[in-house]
Amino acid sequence: LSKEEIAEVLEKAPFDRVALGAGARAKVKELFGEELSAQQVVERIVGDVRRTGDQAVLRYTKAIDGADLTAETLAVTPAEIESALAEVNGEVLAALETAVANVKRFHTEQLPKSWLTEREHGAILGQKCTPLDRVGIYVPGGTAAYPSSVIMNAVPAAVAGVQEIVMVVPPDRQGRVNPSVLAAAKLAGVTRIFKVGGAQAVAALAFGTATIPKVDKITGPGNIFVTLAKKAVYGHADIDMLAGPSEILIVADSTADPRCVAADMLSQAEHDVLASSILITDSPELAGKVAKEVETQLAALQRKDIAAQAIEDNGLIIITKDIFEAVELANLSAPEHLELLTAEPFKLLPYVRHAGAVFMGPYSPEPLGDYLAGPNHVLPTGGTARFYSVLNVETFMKKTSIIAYTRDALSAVSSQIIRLAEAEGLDAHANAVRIRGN
Ligand code: HSO
Ligand code: ZN
Repeated sequence: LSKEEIAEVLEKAPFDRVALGAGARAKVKELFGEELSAQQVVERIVGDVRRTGDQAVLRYTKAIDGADLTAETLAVTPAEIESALAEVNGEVLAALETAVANVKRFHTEQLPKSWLTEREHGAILGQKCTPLDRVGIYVPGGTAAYPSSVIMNAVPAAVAGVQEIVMVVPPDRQGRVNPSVLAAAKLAGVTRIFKVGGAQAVAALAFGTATIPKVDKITGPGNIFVTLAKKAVYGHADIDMLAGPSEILIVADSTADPRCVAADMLSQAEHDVLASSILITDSPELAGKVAKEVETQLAALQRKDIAAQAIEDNGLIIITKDIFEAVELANLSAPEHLELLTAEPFKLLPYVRHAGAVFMGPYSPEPLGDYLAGPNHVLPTGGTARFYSVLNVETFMKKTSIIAYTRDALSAVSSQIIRLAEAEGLDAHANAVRIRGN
């Protein structure tokens, strides 16, 4: 294939054109009495929550999650958290603690410094970094209830110095939340938790309700409704990114172990039927072996139905003339996760330009980053690694400029400021300089 043809194959469907499955369509019909697109559903839900607050939140939680809650039972209580901690397996708890420690350590290194610098005539300029006051973290429920994602969102916020970390998570029909998610929230420093999910949770965080506080920024991955809701409320609150299904792209040469390549491809395929797993290699022999291995390993997976569908729809093996061409194609794809399973991965790294995270060499499988190495697993997907960064400490901070001129420093530039102000027809601007008399 030509490069253009390959680019077309690698191109991902825009996230806002994802078609709803039959189940979701039926649910929408039942809820709203008519067929609506995901975008229309989100507009209705966000509008309702904005107008009627808790009332809409509770109504949608009943209708969508099947949980009959009240304004009082919407919040997770300290007693619920204590019993979750007691319920979670001790070894899982210990592993969560290791994850929290590693993620904290890595993100602490990211902390930006406020600074001041001196210019001519004693002028001082600077930049002050401030954490956001209150942030909201979205945590998916159901089969995608990941305690690791709680850690990946909450720990960087805590490290940034955010005082209030509000988490939302959809409850099950009995109004309960996965205990390991609650335990992770406690370990990661979440300050309040509400049992609400979907677009209604995002709207509640963006506008505030009587029970759920309005936040300054909403982060965390979710389904198409959550993602579209984040886009819809952007500007009322900031958001981290618009995330889609997981992806892995592996660049491998003949030194790679086909069993590892296949295992790593399947590790993302099992997330979602929409997940994508791609191998790009300069070794036709490896390509053939990996294709076989994927079949073999797939058959033994618990989530083989999901993984098989993902591999069938979005699995791809591309053979290139050399390894540099493989990296070039990886840049075109801008994958969420890029693995370099080559003899000398550090030699390829300078050529990598677009990827959410890069996993180097045979002992850095992608799940290492999902859980425990320390870097974040909330990453740009769908080609958005071209312009989004991985979630990080600065996601939860903002910068303010500092300007402190002296009389002499101002006088040295006042005539030029006045010139520019007059050129823009802004008299009052010019006056603010002139009135200082120099
Ligand atoms: N690979 C997912 C994150 C995750 N994996 C959570 C397991 N649990 C998206 O980067
Ligand atoms: Zn994963």
